[in-house]
This record gives sequence, C-alpha cells and structure tokens, in this order.
Amino acid sequence: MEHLSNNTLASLNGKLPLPAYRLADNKPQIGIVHLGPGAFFRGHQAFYTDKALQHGGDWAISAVSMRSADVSQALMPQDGLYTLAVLDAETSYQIIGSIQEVLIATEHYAEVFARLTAPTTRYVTMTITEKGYCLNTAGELDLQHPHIQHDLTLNNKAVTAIGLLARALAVRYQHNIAPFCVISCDNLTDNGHKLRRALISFAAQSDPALANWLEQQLISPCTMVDSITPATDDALRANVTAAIGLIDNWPIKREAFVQWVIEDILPADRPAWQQVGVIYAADVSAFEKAKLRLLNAPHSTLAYMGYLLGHETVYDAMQDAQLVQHIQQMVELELIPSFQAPVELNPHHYSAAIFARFCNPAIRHLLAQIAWDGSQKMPMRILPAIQDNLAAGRSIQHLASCLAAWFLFIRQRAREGEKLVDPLAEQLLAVAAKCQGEAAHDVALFLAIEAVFPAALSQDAAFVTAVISSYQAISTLVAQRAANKQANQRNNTQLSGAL
Ligand code: CS2
Repeated sequence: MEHLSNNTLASLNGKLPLPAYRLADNKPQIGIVHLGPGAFFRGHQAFYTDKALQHGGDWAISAVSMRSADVSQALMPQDGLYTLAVLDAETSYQIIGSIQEVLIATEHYAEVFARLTAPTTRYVTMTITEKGYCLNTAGELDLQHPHIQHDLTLNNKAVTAIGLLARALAVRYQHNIAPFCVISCDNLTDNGHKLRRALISFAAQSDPALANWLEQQLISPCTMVDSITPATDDALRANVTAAIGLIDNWPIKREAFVQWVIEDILPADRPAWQQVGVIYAADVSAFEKAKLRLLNAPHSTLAYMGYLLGHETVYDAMQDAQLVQHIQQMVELELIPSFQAPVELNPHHYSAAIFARFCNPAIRHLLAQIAWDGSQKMPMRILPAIQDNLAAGRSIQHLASCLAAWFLFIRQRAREGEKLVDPLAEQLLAVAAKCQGEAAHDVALFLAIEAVFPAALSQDAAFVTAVISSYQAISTLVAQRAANKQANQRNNTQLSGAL
C-alpha cells in the first residue's frame, strides 16, 4: 500500500476534505515557523492554518522539533501531510497540508536559523509545554537555568526555544529586518507577556540595544488554546489506513471542540485565521483563566485521583460517581468563585460543556499522559486559584486535593517502578523516597520544593493544613477502594466456585 504524500494526495479527491492549495501550481510559501510540532499543535494551530490557507496567503509552516527526530522522520516522507481524525458521534477524516517541512534544530540548525531570519518568516508560533520557557516561580526567565546559561554563551547551537529565537531576532535586528511576531500556544498564565519578557531578558544579557529594539517592536499576543488531543495510537493508524487507503505514519486524533483566542494585537498581515473561527479579543486573560481553571484544573485532579483509584482514561474516571462529585464541588465551590469570567461566557454552562467533553466515549485520553509535568502544570492551573481563594478567605480544600493526589501519584509511580515524566522527576522521586506515609511529614517534604511552591504558600498554615488533610483523606479512600476490590474478587471467586 502506498504512503500519503504529494504524489498520492490527488488520489484522495472526493474521498475526504483535502488541502486544495497543495494540489495547485503556485503552492503557498513558508511564512510561519512553529516550535514543538506535537499532537496538540497538529490538531489545533496547524488545523486552523490549513483552513486559513484555503483563503490564500504565504502561510505554510516550517515545523521545528528542538531535539526529537520522530515527527520529522514520520512526516517528511509524507511531504508534511497527515490525517486529522475528529472523534465525535461519528469519526470524520481530513488531510492537513499546512506543514511544508519538519526540521530538527539539533540536526538542521543552519536551515532552522535561515528560516527564522528570513524576512518572509513573519510569525513564530510555539507549543513547547510549560517547561520549555525556562521560567522561575515568578514567571520570569530563569537566567540560572543550565540550558539558558548554555545559550548565553554564543559559540554554540542554542538548545532552548528562548535562546534560539533571541539569537534569530538579533540577526534580524542587525540586518534591519522587522522581528517576527511570536505566539505562545501553551497552557501558561499570561503566556504572551511572559514569552515577550523572557526574550527581552535574554537579549539584555548580551545586547541592551537589541533588548530595547525588542521592547519597542516585538509583538507577542497572549492566547488561549483548547482542544482535547490524545496521543496517537496504533488503533488510529489502522482506522486511518482503512479510511483513506494509504499509509499515514503519524495521523492525529482530537475531539470536535476546538478553540483559539488571540490577543488582538497582530499585524494586519496575518493568515486568515479569523475567517476560519479564530477569536480575537482585546483581553485574553479572562478566557485563559476560565480555561485553565475550569478545564485544566479538573483535568489534573481527575488524572491524579483517577490514577490512584485505578482508572486509565478520563472517560473511565468520569464513570466514578464519587470522583465526579468531587470535581463538580471543586468547580462550583472553589474554581468558579476564584475568577471573573468573560462577559460572553457563563462559567456554569462552560463547565458543564467541559464535563460533557470529558465524557466523550470516542476519546481515549490517558490519565497517565495528563499527569505528565505536574511540577510545571500545578503552578499554572492549581496554585493561582488557591492563592486567590486564600486571599479572599474562600475554601481551598478541593484544590488542595489535587496537590495531595499529585504527591501520592509520584509515590505510586515510584513504587510501580514506572517512569515519572517531569523535568523535576529526579527531585520529586528523591522526595518520594523519603516519604513514610505520615501525612504531615510527607506533605512538608513536597511543599519544600521551592521550584514549585513559593514560600508565601508553603508557609501558609491554612494551605498546609488543607493539603495534609487531603493527603490523609485520599490515602484512606484509595485503601478503602483497594480493600473493596479485593473483597469483591474474593466473593466472585467463592461464587464462581459454588456454581
Ligand atoms: C491536559 C491538556 O495534558 C494535559 O495537561 O489537561 O493537554 C488539555 O487536554 C488541553 O489543554 C485541552 O485544551
């Protein structure tokens, strides 16, 4: 069977939606560089840009992996083409053609740098996950971060997104080329402003004039991005091959819901994103808080508590009535009261729609995947709501349960000998190794991790007490569920023996 590629694309005509611009003679040129071509990017920004390209413009994407070769090896033989499967009541398939090439920064450094310094590159978007920004707990660039230290010495290839972009901007500045517009598409509070400050801070270490130029010229909008995009699996590959009659090395699947809100400060010269559903807003922060607090916070709570209770996917966890009641109370009592929703958004309806999305039986979203990078996600999706509620004298008990469950999750992964996916994994596992199962002792060890918990929080008595009581309550619940499961298994064995 043939592979999906430029050569076989036309054979799909009439079978499913195709990127017609990839069949035309005058194909769009590259105008966007994207850092971090993971599944979310390919289901979200690349999808929107694919639709925008139907309206014309030189907005093809050069995707860049900072280190991993996997996506490049999968998509380059396919000329960047791949299948997007939208899993709803019915599954629909479409071919996405916005990615023109996939480069690897470590192997193709000169090509990547040429793309970043070309005047035709007007946008750099990124999904590099929270850890990719190398920020400290104050949300500023961590100048002591070993990789930032590496990139500040100029006689080498930059290994961070911040270092790479700052160096490319320096070349553009020296050659009087306007800076590209940078767009963070990560679940970071205040993402665009933090990205901009990080780039200016990096530049200021070596060239104050460059930093000043960026201060004047660099556009970096805040954004809110949303679509549930589980990792690709072999079942998807088989379904796609059956649906399109070609082999696709790396198709992507996601739910039908997709949303992109961008701060309305982009240059007029932009892809036709608005024509295909992207929302421009004067202030993104309320949308960002609504999404981080009403989707991502319950997501992380389901991930850690659901995993401890023996569930595998979000859908499975949403069948657990006690767990669902817990996150519903978390949302109603502690999250919705913690922020001012956008005027056009009813937080109760928004949350109900999110819970319905979590119950999509077609989406197999692994709790263990959502559990990745807890040290980076808790400060974005749990701690700010806790800090707001403490300041306002509101409850934090349910929010504290997410942290306690995260601690217990780390201990369980250590006991299982399972990999802990987290940039602070070594430090977290070292703490887990010192835990004794006594709540006050164990919680104190985890809260002492300054890279995650600011002192103002870890020394707040109400906060510490709430996490300790949650740690105890979850430990008891997990033990009870395990005992009930064993009792049921014994009863079933006796029953089957009696029959
Ligand atoms: C999830 C997010 O993995 C996670 O942390 O909570 O990737 C979530 O699926 C997206 O933010 C949904 O838009």
